[in-house]
Amino acid sequence: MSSTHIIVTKQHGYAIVQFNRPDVLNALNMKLMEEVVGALESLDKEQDVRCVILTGNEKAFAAGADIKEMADASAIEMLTRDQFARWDRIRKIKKPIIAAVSGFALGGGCELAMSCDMVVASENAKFGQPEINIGVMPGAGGTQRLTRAVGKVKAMEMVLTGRMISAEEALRWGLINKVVPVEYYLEEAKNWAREIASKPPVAVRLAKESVLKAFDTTIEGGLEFERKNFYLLFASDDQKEGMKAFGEKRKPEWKGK
Ligand code: DAK
Repeated sequence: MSSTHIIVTKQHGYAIVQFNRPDVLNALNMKLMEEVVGALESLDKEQDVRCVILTGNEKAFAAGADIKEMADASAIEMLTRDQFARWDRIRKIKKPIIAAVSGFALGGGCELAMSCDMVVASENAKFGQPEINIGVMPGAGGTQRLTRAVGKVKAMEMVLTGRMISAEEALRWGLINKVVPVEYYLEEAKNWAREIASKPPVAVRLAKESVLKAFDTTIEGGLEFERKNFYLLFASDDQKEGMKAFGEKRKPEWKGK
């Protein structure tokens, strides 16, 4: 399956969505974002896809929203064409998304990586929110998700100076999960995707939903939500199978229901 600005491939149990505007370091224009969000929504409905990897190429995950596309827009144009509304749809994707990042992950690229559920990076990955250098500020989570991930002072450092941080720094700051040599970053993401694809899908879905709930609720509300999802899993065949298989010392066979 392919389209103009992205390449979608399916492997056993998971799919890869690759940005494909290498000449402009995968700058995220409206068309690319529509394709990415459309692909994520359609993969979310496919039963044999249990996890999705978002990636770019070795040189760039994505160097941000397409500056040339928005340079001349007025505030009212930005508001009415609402080109960024599609970014919100990523939050609604139920299957786990892993970002496999190499090279630049800047501005919207960094924000897109942060919208994913996990991030595997190559040693040459660079993360940053450089919008301040072009007269604006982050608009897709760079002040919110970043601050929750790395804390106030480090978020301020990135947002106010626009400085890029290395993969090692990003790892230390808690922005990403793992750093590997550049030749392995996609392989590593595939290993994670395969592992998640081998887990019971309903439990994966409710677990992702519950972790995300922590971002927009009180601890009390979150614990209540978690508990209800936990109880709900006792209505699944997979819970019965998982616990039975444990007792019988064998590998469970998931049905996804
Ligand atoms: N947009 C458009 N073109 C870009 C680009 C971008 N973000 N980044 C790079 N390119 C293009 C360059 O213009 C150049 O094209 P040609 O000149 O060859 O035609 C080509 O990619 C190669 O780039 P360079 O020649 O600059 O390559 P270098 O290796 O010298 O430098 C760089 C790499 C990444 C340091 C540099 O390209 C750079 O600084 N790029 C811009 C990074 C940036 O400022 N990114 C933030 C953009 S603002 C929102 C959602 C999202 C956003 C906002 C709101 N809502 C939901 C409300 C996001 C905003 C942003 O991301």
